[in-house]
Amino acid sequence: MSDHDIRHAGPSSAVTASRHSISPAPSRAAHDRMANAIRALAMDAVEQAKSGHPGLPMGAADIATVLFTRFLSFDARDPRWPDRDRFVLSAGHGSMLLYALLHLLGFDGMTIDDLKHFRQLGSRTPGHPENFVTPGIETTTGPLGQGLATAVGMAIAERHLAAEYGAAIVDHKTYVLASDGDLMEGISQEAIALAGHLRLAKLVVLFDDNGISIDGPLSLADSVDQVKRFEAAGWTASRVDGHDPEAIADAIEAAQSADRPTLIACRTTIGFGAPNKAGKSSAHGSPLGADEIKGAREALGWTDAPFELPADVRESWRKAGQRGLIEHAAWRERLKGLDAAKRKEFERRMSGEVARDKLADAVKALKASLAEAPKEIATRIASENALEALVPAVPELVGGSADLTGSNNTRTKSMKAMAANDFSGRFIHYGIREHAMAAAMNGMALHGGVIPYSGTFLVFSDYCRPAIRLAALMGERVIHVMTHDSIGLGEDGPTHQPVEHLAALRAIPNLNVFRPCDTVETVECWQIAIETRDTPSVLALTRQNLPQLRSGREADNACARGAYELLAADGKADVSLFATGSEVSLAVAARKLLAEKGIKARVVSVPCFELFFAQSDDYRAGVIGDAPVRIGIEAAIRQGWDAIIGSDGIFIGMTGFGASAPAKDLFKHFGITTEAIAEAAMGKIGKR
Ligand SMILES: Cc1ncc(C[n+]2csc(CCOP(=O)(O)OP(=O)(O)O)c2C)c(N)n1
Repeated sequence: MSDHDIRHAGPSSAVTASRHSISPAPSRAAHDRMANAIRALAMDAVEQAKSGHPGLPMGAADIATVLFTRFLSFDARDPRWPDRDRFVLSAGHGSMLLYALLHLLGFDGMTIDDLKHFRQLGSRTPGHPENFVTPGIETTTGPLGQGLATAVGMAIAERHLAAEYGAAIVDHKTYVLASDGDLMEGISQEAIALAGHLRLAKLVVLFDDNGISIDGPLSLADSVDQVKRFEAAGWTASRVDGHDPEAIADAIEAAQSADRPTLIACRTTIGFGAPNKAGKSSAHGSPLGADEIKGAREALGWTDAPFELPADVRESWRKAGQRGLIEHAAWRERLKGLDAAKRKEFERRMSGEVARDKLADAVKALKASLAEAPKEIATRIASENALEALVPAVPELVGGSADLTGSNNTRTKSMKAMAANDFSGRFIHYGIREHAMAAAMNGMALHGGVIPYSGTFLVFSDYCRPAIRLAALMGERVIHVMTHDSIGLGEDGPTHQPVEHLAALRAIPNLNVFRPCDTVETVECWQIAIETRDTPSVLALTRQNLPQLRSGREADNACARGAYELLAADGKADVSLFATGSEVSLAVAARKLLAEKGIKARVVSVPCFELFFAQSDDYRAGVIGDAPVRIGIEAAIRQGWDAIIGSDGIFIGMTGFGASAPAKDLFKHFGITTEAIAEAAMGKIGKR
């Protein structure tokens, strides 16, 4: 391909056959020995650890051998090569499959010693795959179903970047190995429906169809025809013998030119090779035991000692590990041929560095306009206004909503929707699929080149929670816009009014939960969320209008320290009022009311607990202050607030579920009012 072709390489079409090479088949005997190496290492490592799951690696060894030695495009020396094929082991309990593969393929830092330390403290071989621990692992899996939905996000990111940079630069597949458990989880339905709708033709799911789960045969609990199920969702699907390398290879080869995502149901035997436990749930999740391992070695014709590999097998795997070198080198050449500015931008985006100057300029301009013309609007609208400026300034932002676009205000005027025939759009209609949306966002962030944000109601963060938890564990930058953040949403009532959600989200380590109090704070929180690379964010935003409390003239990002004094007391403070979001304006009004009674109050805005708790002792002590009365105000439960107001502090918020009524009536009914705050302060001071 000439430079000219490269520069003009347009968006890749969904049906373009992959340019990736397919390696010739080894002899059946050679294949068997390579697959048996995986089986032996898995048996040995699980036995040594006295814990783990040998069944899946032994059962899926043939599938993995065919995929990794003949199809998968990767470079063991550079596991982060942007155009590599992705492989997601959705059934994370089979982690030894991945570790054995990484070792055999020659990935740096996966030694035989690492395998011997499987599941031990500080090892590179944790119980379930952790991408932030082990190079070569694409995502953290273990909670079943997450990997599959995460892979859908990776496949979306691939198509989006291909549309932007052309097939010469972005053209890779996403392969998933999924188990019965993955496909039984509800999230899988959301994920496969979304993938089928978007016709993610470069997504291939290899189903380890072994008919066994922990409780026994699958027939105890499931009778779904998975092939029909996937076909109904718009996939192409077939069944193969998962121990027949040629049948597997033929199916994967057919997937290379499919015009839709592919399911290959590979019928396998769990614990393949184990004389008594193969095909039984007893092979799933515990060491096989010395006798069974001895029998398996005999059955597989494997004569080497534990953790030892015959030279010929080692060599064949090393060679397989080098398959991608030529493709990687060719890709580097094509990248060099790309227009210089475009190449730099691609590299910047894949590195995860945002263009901070552009972002800062956009924030500055937004704040200046708010200083000029203050706005009394809902923070969800403030967020939309912010996005109008941030989306052009940060081209890697890809937005979305789970069918609440008009309520979450996550789609800017210029944003085109992504579609099966055009992935260049920057807005995703996820459908009513919050769980898969959150997991797909993780996949997009992990893929790189994209910063995903999306929307739903805060109350439905429960439907996203498992994926948000994984984002926090992995340290992925995903941004959840969660609107309708309290009883302030009004008439929809208690099913829709979050009460415990802020506390529940704050309980997740490494998650920033923002609750801005006005339009200026909303801009600042967005800036922090975009700049914070290793921490996901939730922006809890109101449905109802709020006054602008900040001038917008401050150059600094006041929210960056999590809490700050918004209004000082007029002299030595009698009372400190701490509040978040919509309740900050109540605190401001209460301060005024108290002043009329001769009580001096200060107001502290607390847009982000996590950032506040990360500040120095001095800063925290200064913000908390030494006023004798501390009052926390948040239209949610008290849990978590004692860290700020102390166990003897007063909390004005919710103690149970909300109710259906106009917002104003609800705040009054639940006693979250200016008067209630003032009265509580006076009561404590003894001036009532
Ligand atoms: C969300 C979730 N629920 C439960 C588990 C616990 N668990 C681990 S594996 C498994 C099922 C095993 O069956 P299958 O997925 O078919 O794997 P195989 O037995 O074939 O290895 C379960 C219930 C989990 N990891 N994730």
